[in-house]
Amino acid sequence: MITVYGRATSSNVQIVMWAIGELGLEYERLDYGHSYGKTKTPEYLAMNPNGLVPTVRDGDLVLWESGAVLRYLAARYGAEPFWPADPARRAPLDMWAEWAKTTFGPALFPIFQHLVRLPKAQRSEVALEAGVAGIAPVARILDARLGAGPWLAGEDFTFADIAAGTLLYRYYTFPFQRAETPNLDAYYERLKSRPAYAQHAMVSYEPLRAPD
Ligand SMILES: N[C@@H](CCC(=O)N[C@@H](CS)C(=O)NCC(=O)O)C(=O)O
Repeated sequence: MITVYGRATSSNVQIVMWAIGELGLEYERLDYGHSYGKTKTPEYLAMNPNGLVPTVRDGDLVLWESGAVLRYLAARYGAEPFWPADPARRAPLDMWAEWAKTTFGPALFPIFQHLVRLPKAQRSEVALEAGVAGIAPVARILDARLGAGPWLAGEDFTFADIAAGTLLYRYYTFPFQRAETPNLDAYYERLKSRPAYAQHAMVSYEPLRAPD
């Protein structure tokens, strides 16, 4: 039984939960973080010195960093083709997984901040517009990679789709003018039809909205 410490509204928790769902693993998820608190206690900090979510326990093993947890779950419980054994096939997918974390996520962040997270008084149209302009070329890169799809690896759904797909729920539901990306649009439609995606990644972010 895997224990996930982290609220369902966290996109990083969602990466872990979606992977657990795809792999059909037994789990319990405990609400930690944001309005639930409990992440700055000595007990929690002993597991995760960052005081952030998610933290994951699998037997005696305690892990944090959602990308590392995704890879651990895939390597330990996944099989071909979800987690390719051949480094030469896995690395190009890992490249996209890393890109999603380090390029797509940060590009979406200012839009999240200025549409949802910040109180109205601190929101800025200028910052929002800069965020919208900034994510367009990034979305086009993913669109080009996806080509006709269906998945990042081509025919097979892999761990990389979890890294790249989790934030697309937010990307497609935030009200802003998105770039034209027909391949990415079709990819998101395919993701939505996966039960584990619908359950764990399509989670309302309204509880995170700052009070006005
Ligand atoms: N790089 C870390 C980032 C973890 C992180 O920033 N978590 C956020 C939620 S997405 C958090 O804990 N925020 C504070 C909170 O929820 O109390 C990961 O991928 O796991």
